Amino acid sequence: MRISSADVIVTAPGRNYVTLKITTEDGVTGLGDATLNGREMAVVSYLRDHVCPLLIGRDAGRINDIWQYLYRGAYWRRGPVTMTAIAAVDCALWDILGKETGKPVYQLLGGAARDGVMIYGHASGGNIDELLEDVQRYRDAGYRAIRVQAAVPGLDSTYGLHHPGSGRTYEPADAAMPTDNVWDTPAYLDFAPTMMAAVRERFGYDFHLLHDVHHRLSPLEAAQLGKSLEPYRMFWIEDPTPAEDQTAFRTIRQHTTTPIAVGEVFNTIWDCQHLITERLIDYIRTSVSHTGGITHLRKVFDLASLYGVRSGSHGAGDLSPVSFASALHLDMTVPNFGIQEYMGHLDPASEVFRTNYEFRDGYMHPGDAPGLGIEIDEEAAAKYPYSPKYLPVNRLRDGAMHDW
Ligand code: GCO
Ligand code: MG
Repeated sequence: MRISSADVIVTAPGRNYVTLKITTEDGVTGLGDATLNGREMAVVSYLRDHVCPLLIGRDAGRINDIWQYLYRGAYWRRGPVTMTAIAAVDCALWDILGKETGKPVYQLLGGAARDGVMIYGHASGGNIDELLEDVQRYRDAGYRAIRVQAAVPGLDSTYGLHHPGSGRTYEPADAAMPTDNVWDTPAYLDFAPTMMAAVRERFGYDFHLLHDVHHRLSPLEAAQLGKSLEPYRMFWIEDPTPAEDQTAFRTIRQHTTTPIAVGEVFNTIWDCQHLITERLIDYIRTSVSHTGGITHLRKVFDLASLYGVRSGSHGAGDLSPVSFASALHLDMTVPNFGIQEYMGHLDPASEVFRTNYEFRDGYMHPGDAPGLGIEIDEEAAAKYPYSPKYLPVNRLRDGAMHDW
């Protein structure tokens, strides 16, 4: 099982994706997602120039050793670019091991701890009526958990909504230069409880309700938000404050019982350590493709399990179907699983990526094909060339840059 080649495929079926394909001397291939939204080519170079050449000739079955070799051997550790590159290698090697042994990856990880993976869908609207219509769609489709976002009245644009007039396109990274959005915290804090009240009033309490704050508040504002949402029994509020300021979460915790989810911008167990061990959060949202792959994310979830923190991995559309398949295999096996985000992918993505996962009754199953159960059609991929695309940035009314 020696590695004979490692190739990076860059394609844009609906949005930009970077995929690593590792091939062994026996012709077995494995895939890993290496997409870092808005900074894609940094990971492409990291892989092509510095990682792929180091893989040739190595035993593809020594997944732990290759992980350590890339992490410790680089001297420069952590960070999104490094950890996304290592993740892609790691997932591709698990994929190869599954294909070699004829087993789905979740079996290799010790087997299923559940029958399916609860996912949450994304409902949104330009106003509350549109949001309620969208929530109805997810209810009709059988979702047991729904994230809700709606345009904040008085603001020209609100991040995290379906793009008006573009069908189901979500959070499109569609600009050659980032556009400026304008943000107003008091307007948002007034609006958020109204939105949740409308959703609970219409649909009741027999489904999980989630909301993403996109790192925009101060600790006390976040505490106020958490308190104001307590009557609506949130499953979580996500990223209430910028995640790197970890003691901020102590303040939020002291004031509200609304559960908190954090971690989509984290890359290693070290980034999560204090939030977990000090029980400052309820869900850890690190993703398989930005946190060193299955091998490393498993350690994060194991640490979290000691402290009653559950998993809730990031699964936005800017993580490719390869990432989503990898996440599902791990989700099947962790005892402290909480929920998995599922934003879905735009239509052309299914031309390029053949998937095996299946949605049934609010749960997703990774399927029983050997490995990750995902293939890439490189001819189709070549039809969708890459060009740089950016999400918007966020400014306050006075023009100052703000978090998003
Ligand atoms: C989420 C995330 C996304 C991010 C995106 C950035 O919860 O799904 O916040 O909305 O904005 O993944 O690349
Ligand atoms: Mg988020």
